[in-house]
Amino acid sequence: MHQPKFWDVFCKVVDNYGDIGVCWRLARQLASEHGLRVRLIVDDLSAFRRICNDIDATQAVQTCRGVEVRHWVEPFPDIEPAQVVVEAFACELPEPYVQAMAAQAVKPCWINLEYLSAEGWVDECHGMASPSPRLPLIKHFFFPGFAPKTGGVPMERDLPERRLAFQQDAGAQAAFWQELGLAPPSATESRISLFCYPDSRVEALFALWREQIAPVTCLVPEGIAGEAIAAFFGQAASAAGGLLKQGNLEVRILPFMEQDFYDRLLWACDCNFVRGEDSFVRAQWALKPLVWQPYPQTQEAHLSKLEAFLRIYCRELPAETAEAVSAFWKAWSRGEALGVAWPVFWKQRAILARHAEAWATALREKGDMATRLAEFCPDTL
Ligand code: TRH
Repeated sequence: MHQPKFWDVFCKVVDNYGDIGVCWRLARQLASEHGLRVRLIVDDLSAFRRICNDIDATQAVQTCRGVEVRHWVEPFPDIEPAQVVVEAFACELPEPYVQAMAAQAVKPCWINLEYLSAEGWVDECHGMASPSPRLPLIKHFFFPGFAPKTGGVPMERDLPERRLAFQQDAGAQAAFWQELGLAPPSATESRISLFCYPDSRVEALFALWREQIAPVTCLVPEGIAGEAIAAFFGQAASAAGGLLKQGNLEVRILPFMEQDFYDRLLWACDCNFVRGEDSFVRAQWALKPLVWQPYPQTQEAHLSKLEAFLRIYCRELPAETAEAVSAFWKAWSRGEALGVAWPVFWKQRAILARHAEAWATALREKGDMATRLAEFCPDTL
């Protein structure tokens, strides 16, 4: 089958790191695993730099890890369109570029990469064609998801092996903790990473952990939950390296890490609080208990997303565990009281760790997003 070799991925950083996080992962994987020529065209190189230190925010064009990275500027320069054009998260391609696509003898395959969701309607909409009303171009909607009829979720080919090698190697883990300025965890200690939104009820969570019988070390990337940490401890210590202690809780402020380093944090912790889209998926590949907070949307659309995921994630769990997960995730996402839900959730952690393995195995069998996207495109050219 003819395989298009030249791809453009367009990304606008609306907010946070998820947009560039997903696009960067996809671009790297298309280049390294599928041998494609990939340009990643992104409007905010500073945000990009936070998840990839090799990015030079002053360069209009640069090559990074096998991907040509271009700063998306207006007016948009004349560049030849690629054979496959990925418009991530409806970011609206520049008009001159769309006109150039329409002028090609063989029209590019135009993909609108959508946000991840476990909602049922995604199955129906995945792959749908939308002909342009004004140009001889057809856009296709590609929906990542968890069901077989969707576009899957991102996963690099060697991720399971890398994760396993790390989790089986006490020396690698000790070296990782040392790099972050920590000793390996004690036998009774729990390490929990925390990546949440600014209005999350972090203080309420900290109050519970402070009183918990076994010690908790909470690892928070710099710039996350800064106000809540300052309010709880009565002092600002949100710069990387900061260490705060109350009762049985110790909070460590970590530098904001590169994506691959952040993966290792997820692999090394006993539980991971994650958010949005990309960290949520990475936490599933870590095979550890997780707590997910969807990106807050108007009219509480995020809570429908949460319900939809809980329905499939909890399907194979004992009723008591399913109830504990559902109650705690919902309370955390809605900003409700956590005092009852947390201990009930935490009691289930051994079952949840086993479930995380079974879940990841089943998810892996469904295939990864980049491969599904690469396979989807020739059919539609
Ligand atoms: O930053 P987010 O809240 O992104 C969100 C969501 O993607 C949401 O769907 C979207 O609508 C909104 O942005 C605009 O959460 P997410 O998706 O987990 O992305 C975070 C990225 O940052 C992910 O690629 C992991 C990465 N990361 C690091 O590389 N280092 C870190 O230290 C941390 C905490 C995250």
